[in-house]
Amino acid sequence: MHYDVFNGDADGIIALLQLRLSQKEQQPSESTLITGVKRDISLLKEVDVNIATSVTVLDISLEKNTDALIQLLEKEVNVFYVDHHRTGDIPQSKQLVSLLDTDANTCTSLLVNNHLGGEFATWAIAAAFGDNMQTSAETLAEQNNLTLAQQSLLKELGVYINYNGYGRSVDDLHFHPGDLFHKLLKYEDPFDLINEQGSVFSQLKDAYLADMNKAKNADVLVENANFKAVQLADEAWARRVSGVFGNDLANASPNKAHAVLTLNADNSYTVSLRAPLSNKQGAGELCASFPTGGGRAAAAGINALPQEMLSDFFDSVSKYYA
Ligand SMILES: [Mn+2]
Repeated sequence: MHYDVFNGDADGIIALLQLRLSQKEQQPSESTLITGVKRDISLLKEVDVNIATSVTVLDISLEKNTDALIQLLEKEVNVFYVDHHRTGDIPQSKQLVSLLDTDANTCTSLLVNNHLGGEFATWAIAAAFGDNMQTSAETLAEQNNLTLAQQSLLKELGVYINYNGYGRSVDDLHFHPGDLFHKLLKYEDPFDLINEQGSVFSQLKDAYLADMNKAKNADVLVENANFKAVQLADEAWARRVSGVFGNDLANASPNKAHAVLTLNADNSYTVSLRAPLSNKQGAGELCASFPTGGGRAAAAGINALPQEMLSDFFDSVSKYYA
């Protein structure tokens, strides 16, 4: 049995999409999908080691999946691992083939695009926009001679798919990421999807615009020269929109770090932190210094920040980027 294990955001879904559309790859005759909301990254442990023969792992931190990976490798399961998050110690095994690059300007779909020699570059561009890697997306778009109008459509697509991945559980999402993957797999060319009336593209677009409109009224908790933090309501729409709203804030003030907080049922906060776009470092370290926190240098999060640590968190972020 082959398993495809992937993050439920644009980068994870589109990384798998490129691999499964490809003529260059040997395709599994059957595959079990394992995915979830964007924050759900401990996915590899859900693979059944007793029936797995091969596993493709995309866009989830190796560091957070090391134990499950070692178990699979010990059972001589072939693992193909592509990712751009923190790796921790990489197990040495001839069963493991990996493309790992933690450069702040690459993402899993761009790594897959390189691996496939640019076979589905337009999809990879959408994914890079979805992961908020504007410059890398634009560079690849120019290499592929896309017009600015085409670029902005791919950006919309990436942003909407990325937006669909945010929620406390898959119940918050418009589409389960596995279902969304299957819907997108029908389109070798993302522009066919974008141009189709009533497609999943236009459904996500309508939903996104409605949620973003509500987010404009968010409460500002802190704002100084280096850092702005806002709080959104504890409702499904806010949980869906928190990450993309953070990207929007970051793009509007590229020299500031931004945090978007939502209150959890247990009174802790879910935190999404973006480093300043002009200084993409430190977010992962800052979040990892609080319980349940982690992520990349440019974008990171804390799943449950206790209320009593809130001012500590604000102080350390403001100080770090001062
Ligand atoms: Mn990613």
